[in-house]
Amino acid sequence: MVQLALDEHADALVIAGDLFDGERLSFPTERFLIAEMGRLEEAGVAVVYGTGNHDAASIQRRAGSIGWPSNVAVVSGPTPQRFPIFGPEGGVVGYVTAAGHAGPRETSDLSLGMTRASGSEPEVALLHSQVSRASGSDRHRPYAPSELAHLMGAGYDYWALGHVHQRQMLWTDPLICYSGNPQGRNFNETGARGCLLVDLRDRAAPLWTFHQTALIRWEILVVEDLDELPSIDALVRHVTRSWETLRRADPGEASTDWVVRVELRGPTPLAGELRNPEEREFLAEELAATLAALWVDVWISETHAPVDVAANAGRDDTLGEALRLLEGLRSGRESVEALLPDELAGLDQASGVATEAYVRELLAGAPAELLTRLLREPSSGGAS
Ligand SMILES: [Mn+2]
Repeated sequence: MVQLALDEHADALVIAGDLFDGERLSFPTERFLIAEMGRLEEAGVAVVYGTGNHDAASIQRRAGSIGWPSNVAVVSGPTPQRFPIFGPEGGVVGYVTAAGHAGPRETSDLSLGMTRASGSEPEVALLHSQVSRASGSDRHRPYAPSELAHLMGAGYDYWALGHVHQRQMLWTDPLICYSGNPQGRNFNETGARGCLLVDLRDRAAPLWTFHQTALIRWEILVVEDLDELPSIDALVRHVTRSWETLRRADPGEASTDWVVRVELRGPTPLAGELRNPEEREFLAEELAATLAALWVDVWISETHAPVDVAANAGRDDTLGEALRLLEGLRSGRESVEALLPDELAGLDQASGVATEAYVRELLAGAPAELLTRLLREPSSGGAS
């Protein structure tokens, strides 16, 4: 982001909070931040940084006393501060107004105090906030909640928002957006990650472009139609084709390193092998090489041998009865609760809803699994 700001001759870099976790500021991170901000100082680029819930003033510890270069303005309280931004010729080219989180659980609407001072230059509002209608907002605690209607009417040209990690444009006139985080952190944060370059020189027609900055991208590749693939060679070729299709639509940057979860689903003649962690590990390593990925994790999701469940559901034996019971559970005719033992392995917290969801997940591939185990071909030893 710093290099982009330099290359594009940006007037300012605005950081909408959660720059780091207050508890986890290492020596190298502290040095890195000061050095990078110093590069911007040398080029005359202003930095305005409003704190969020993870780097709030009260938990900043050493971060609160970082020796920031003179170009960095940190706002770590609810009172909005307005900073003039100077252009290369020395004149004011705009203003940034920011508020920050004083504590890790800011519950008041900090945007209410942010009203635009009148002027002829572009006005930017900078805030770490949970806008109530942002998608993905249910994944984040509603710290410093705000209302889109208020942001729209507050008179700013651009609201630069932080907190929600998923990039999204909430409104375009005025421009109200989350840039998202510049680096995804886990498989919940897939897709391109980076920052926004915003040009407000023409206030009537602001321009914005997204720039990828993430060094590593997390991706989940769901692969189905495995039933005709009898060998690792066929499987690897099929997964590779799926990956290439996905990458044609969204190639990423030349420098992108990929971390990929390959999720195999449905009937496959390799179901037995795929249940074995050692076989999956071998497959993962081969796929990492084939997909040119930094790391691959192979997941199996409802994989099972290619068997015909429906054709066996009418059997007059234990297998038939079990299949009918599973179908009853699936359709809701039978109650999960009535069948439960006193204790369930692998369940962290027992609540009615969590238990039922857990059991349903366990049973998802059960009909095919039962068939595979109970109904062996005569050539492989007969039924037992
Ligand atoms: Mn946050």
